[in-house]
Amino acid sequence: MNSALVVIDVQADFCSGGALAVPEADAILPVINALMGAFQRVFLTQDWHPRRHVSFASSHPGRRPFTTLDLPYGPQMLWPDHCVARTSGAELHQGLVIPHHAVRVCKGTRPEIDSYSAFFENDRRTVVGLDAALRGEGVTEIILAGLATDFCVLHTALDGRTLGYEVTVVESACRGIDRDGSLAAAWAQMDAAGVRRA
Ligand code: VGL
Ligand code: ZN
Repeated sequence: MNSALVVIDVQADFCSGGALAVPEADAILPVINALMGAFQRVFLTQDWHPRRHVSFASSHPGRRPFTTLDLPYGPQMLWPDHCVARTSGAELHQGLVIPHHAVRVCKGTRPEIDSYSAFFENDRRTVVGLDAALRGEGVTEIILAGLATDFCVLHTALDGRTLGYEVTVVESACRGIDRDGSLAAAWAQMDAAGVRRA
């Protein structure tokens, strides 16, 4: 089995003090550093939005964060402004010890489409780039870690299964946003899709 570690969105804005801080996010840093030290192939994704991105509540007058808006591609959760490209909040967390051979993949770069998955954007059609990067190296199995379990880790795991990868999510290396039961729902969806939980 040709496996790769995929570290999802471990960025300043999702960690303590960030614009969209995930509870206990900083606790996964040592776990992820240990994993990165153990894998030959490491990919790190970064949520990388333009200013006024469609997923920001502030882009829609009168809308509040953590409410849902119907967009042409379907319902979209609105978020506080976060991970704006080339700002400090979009940087990978300073506490990560990134191997020199690690490959970075940006997502959510298009103004009008959000992207939770590192495979397809939320319109479910626009390709992000992780699949090509993995296939180029003959990878057939991905091990997932990072933030947030119930959004970007979830959708990357599900798309990974759809594309035919073996997928394992390392629970101790992830944390969730967990709004309205979204964390438990995410694990149920991943179980049903044949995602392994380690
Ligand atoms: C994420 C919400 C908005 C994530 C990204 O990385 O899980 N969540 N943008
Ligand atoms: Zn985002």
